[in-house]
Amino acid sequence: MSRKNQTLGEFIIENQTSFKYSSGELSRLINSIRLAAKVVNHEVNKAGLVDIIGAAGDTNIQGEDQQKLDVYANEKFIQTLTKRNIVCGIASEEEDDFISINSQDENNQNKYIVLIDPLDGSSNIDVNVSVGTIFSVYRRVTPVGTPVTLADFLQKGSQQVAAGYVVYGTSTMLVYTTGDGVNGFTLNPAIGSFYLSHPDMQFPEDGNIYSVNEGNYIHFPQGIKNYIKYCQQEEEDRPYTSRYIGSLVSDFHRNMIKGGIYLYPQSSKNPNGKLRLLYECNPMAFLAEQANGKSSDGFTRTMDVVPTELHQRVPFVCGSKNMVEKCEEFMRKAEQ
Ligand code: P6P
Repeated sequence: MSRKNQTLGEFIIENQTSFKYSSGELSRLINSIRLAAKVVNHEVNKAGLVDIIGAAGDTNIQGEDQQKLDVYANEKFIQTLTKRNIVCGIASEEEDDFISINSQDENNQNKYIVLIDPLDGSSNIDVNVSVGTIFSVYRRVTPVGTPVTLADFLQKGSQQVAAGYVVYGTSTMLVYTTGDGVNGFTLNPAIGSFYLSHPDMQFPEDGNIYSVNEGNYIHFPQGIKNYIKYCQQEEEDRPYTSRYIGSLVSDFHRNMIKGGIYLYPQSSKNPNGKLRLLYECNPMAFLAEQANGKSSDGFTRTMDVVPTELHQRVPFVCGSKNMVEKCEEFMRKAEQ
């Protein structure tokens, strides 16, 4: 049960028992993400002062080394998750390999691993466009008390126990699921608390917004080209509106509220697409399905893809169920 204006802390406590693995660890994990999100939000919001506080590699007004924000965000999320001794392993877009936490401590009974994209869309910072953090949580598959292995991270998206994002936009929101629906919390910066502002978020089954980088049109597979032309036809409820922010979290968030589809297809430039399966596509796919939406690579359900490497890319079609199914229909027809 969720009540508007509940704080995130109250919501976690109230819903902890409904989480089948409820041992408090996952609640502490979400709480640590909440803390890191507030710290990163503070830095992201003052990025516009870069001439004053110093760009990456310079020193800021206090003479401290100014870090690139995605490096900063990466360090803050890893630090917070490690310091609170909640997880046994972390993988990040910013780290070549996964990080084993307290691997020498056989008393480390932590059973969760986290995969993160600490600051997705960070190239938008310089032009003051919203960016986001994406996270995905699994239970480890190797024995508790031993160092994690790659197998703990290469799990199908259907094995996720939690996933979510932070969108650093006109307001900062934390949106997440533990498999029992999707709830959105808005940060009140004056007091530093997240409040339940969007309970039980649902993708409308239909929508009239399509989000794709049409600059890549000539490189797309025929099925995607045909679907984009379908979106642009003067027929029934079309032409749809084209909206592409260049920040996955923001495009996804708007489409979930208004109805829409996001596409990052494979192309002759990106044969497997651009987005990463483990810490971009799978968490967004978990959220989409929990919100009555759909996600695939155009043929296979995103969360059924068997991962083969940590930074693997996959084509990504995600959003309102009927729009994704129409796109998949064009993909199938083009293959015949
Ligand atoms: P392009 C940001 O780099 C990102 O990973 C997503 O957030 C965004 O939707 C996409 O890539 C933008 O990529 O190639 O259209 O600039």
